This record gives sequence, C-alpha cells and structure tokens, in this order.
Amino acid sequence: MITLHHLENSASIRILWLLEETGVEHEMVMYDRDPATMLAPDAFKALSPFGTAPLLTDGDVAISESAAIIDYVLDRLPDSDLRPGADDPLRADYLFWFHAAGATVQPLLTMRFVHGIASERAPFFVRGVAKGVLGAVDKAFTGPRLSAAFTALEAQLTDNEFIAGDRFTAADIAFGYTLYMARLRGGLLEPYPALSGYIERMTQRPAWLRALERDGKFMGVPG
Ligand SMILES: N[C@@H](CCC(=O)N[C@@H](CS)C(=O)NCC(=O)O)C(=O)O
Repeated sequence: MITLHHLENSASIRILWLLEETGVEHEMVMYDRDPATMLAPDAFKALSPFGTAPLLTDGDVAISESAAIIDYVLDRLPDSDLRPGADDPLRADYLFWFHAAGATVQPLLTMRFVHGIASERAPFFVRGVAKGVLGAVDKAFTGPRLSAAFTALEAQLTDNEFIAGDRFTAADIAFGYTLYMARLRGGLLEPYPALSGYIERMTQRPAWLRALERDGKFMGVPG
C-alpha cells in the first residue's frame, strides 16, 4: 500500500492532489513542521532520502522528489492520460513543462523566498549589506529568469487551457502548486492575466479542493 507522508505547508500537497485526481488507493500520515526551525520533523527526515517532502513509501520503497513520485504513481496507471505518451502530440510540451516546474521555476521561487527571509533575519548591523547583496542577486539572476519563465507560461496559457495543451496532465499538477505559491507569496502573478486565470481554474478543480480539505490547513486554508 502506498503511504503519503504528508508534511504540512509543503509541496506534498501536489501529491495529495495527484492521488485525488487519480483515485489511487493510499494512506496518508500527517506531519507538522518543527515549530522552532519550520523544517520537517526528525521522524519525517528519518524516512526521506534527502529529508524533504514530498515523500511516499510503498513497502520497502521510500521515494521523494515531486517529479519522481508523480512518475512512480502514474507507472501504476498505464491507461491514464495524465502523462502523454511518446506518440502523443502533447508529448514534447508535456515533458518540457513538467520538468520546468521542479527543475527551474520552483527552485527560483524558493531562492527568492529564502533570500527574503535571510534579509529579514540578518543581524541588524549587517541587514543593509545582506539586503543589498541578495537584492543584486535577484536583479541579475533570479528576477530575469522568473520573468522569462512567467512570460513563456503566459504565452502558453493564452493559447491553451492547460499547461501542455488542450487537456489536463501531470504538468498541471507540477506547475499548479508552483504557481499557487507564486501567487500567494508576493502576488507574483498579478502582471500575468492568463496565468492568474489559469490558477483560478486549477484551484476550482474538485480534486484540488478535496486535497485541501484532507490537508485541513494548507497555507491557512481551513479544511
Ligand atoms: N525538489 C524537491 C523539493 C523538496 C523540498 O524542498 N521540500 C520542502 C517542502 S516544499 C521541505 O521538505 N522542507 C522541509 C525541510 O527541508 O525540512 C521536490 O519537489 O520534491
């Protein structure tokens, strides 16, 4: 039996959403973050190869990394159309966007978020310097790359209802969470109407709403 070890306020919500979209049988165990560090608790870290969420176990298997878990779950569902196959016209777009979410856009957002916290928490006598250095990193690297990604996504979602084209795929699950967080933290999607509309549509999907309900407190949303 698959078990989702579900860390509060984390990318684990992606996997809960996937499990709700697919109806794959599973159990869920909830973990709160360590209140002092806001990291995963030791009991969770002991199970996870990198100590991070999402984490899924299946007998002796313990697998983390969102994209790996999505593939692991979809391997059990050969008839699912959530992962366009080799001959599917959506294949190339699917592969690109599915991997872009976790490999490029999410790390950029995380970097920006962590730099923001680092600036705020720096000792007051170096705070100005920290803000200056991290602000320069954002201006030269993180910001332009995020803008390029959001501009490409905006074009894709102006022409298509879903990330990979005309149907819902696992690329929407990968990006849906990432864009949800981009909207939540700092209103980054405001200049992008197609992206904003897209995330509105994604968050009305019954499976997303069921995932939120089961989580019960994701980013302050009551279940
Ligand atoms: N690339 C990884 C990112 C994993 C990651 O950074 N997870 C965060 C939550 S979104 C985490 O586990 N934080 C708690 C910790 O590091 O202890 C994935 O998508 O699975």
